[in-house]
Amino acid sequence: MDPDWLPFHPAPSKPEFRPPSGAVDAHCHVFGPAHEFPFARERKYTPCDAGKTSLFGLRDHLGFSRNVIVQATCHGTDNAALVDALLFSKGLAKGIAAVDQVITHDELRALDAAGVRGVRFNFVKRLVDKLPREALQRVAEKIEPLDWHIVVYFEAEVLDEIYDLITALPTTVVVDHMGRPDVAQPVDGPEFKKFVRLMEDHPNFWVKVSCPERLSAVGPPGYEDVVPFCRALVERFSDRVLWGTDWPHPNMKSHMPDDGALVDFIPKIAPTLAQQRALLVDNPMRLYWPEHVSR
Ligand code: 0GY
Repeated sequence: MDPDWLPFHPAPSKPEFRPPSGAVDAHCHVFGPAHEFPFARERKYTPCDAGKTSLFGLRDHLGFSRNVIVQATCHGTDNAALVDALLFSKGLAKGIAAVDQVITHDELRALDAAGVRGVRFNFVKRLVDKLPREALQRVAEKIEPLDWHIVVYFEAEVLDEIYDLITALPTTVVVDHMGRPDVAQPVDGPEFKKFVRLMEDHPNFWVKVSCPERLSAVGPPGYEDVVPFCRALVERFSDRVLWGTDWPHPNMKSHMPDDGALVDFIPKIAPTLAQQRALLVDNPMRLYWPEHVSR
């Protein structure tokens, strides 16, 4: 692993908040183990191993039932570690893959059979080389017939640049980590207003109210400066919000969060039982396990 890599918390606390039955951690990753699933040559960082058994142990410890595992950039477009974790989960995990435009329909169908339900387009410059728009559009066309969706990861300052591209996508679009707002700015300031308007104007957009540890200037355990941003989205878009741990927290430099404390953040951003149920159960089940949702 990189010399300044912070490994995940070795012994997260047991959260005081008890998630509702059937709760989904809708954003987490698996890394390696490298001897079995080598990291990609084009990666921008080399993490510690963080495999499926650690992830599913954490799920149980935190009181969650299911996971959505997002392909991390350190594995490039080789989704083998992701698929291995999905199959091992026996249906309790679904996946978001990273693919390129030359992927075949048979390869997509194999990912679908393993539990993949979407792809991620990453616009964070420190994580990936820029991909041409045509390549992303080609991927979007290929995955649409499978009824998959697209997860987008970007930082607030690039929203203008990618606005046309992401709002033209033909699928449901899920934005990671609230589009990474600068939480030193007011929640009703121009930057976050632009993001809220994106959500208002585009009913196919969903958002993960995740990663206080990445966005916060005040830091743990309360991450108080991030609360108003998450809370505003949970209140306004209660049926289009998701939550995830982001375990094993790649590229954290300031500190490594205690995952139990992250779970205790949930009632601050979703104070009512109805909001908690929508955020942790109903919304992710509708998007990732529609086969289990009665209409
Ligand atoms: C996250 C955030 C990060 C990394 C990745 O795929 C990744 O490498 O997503 C980050 O460094 O901000 O969602 O885990």
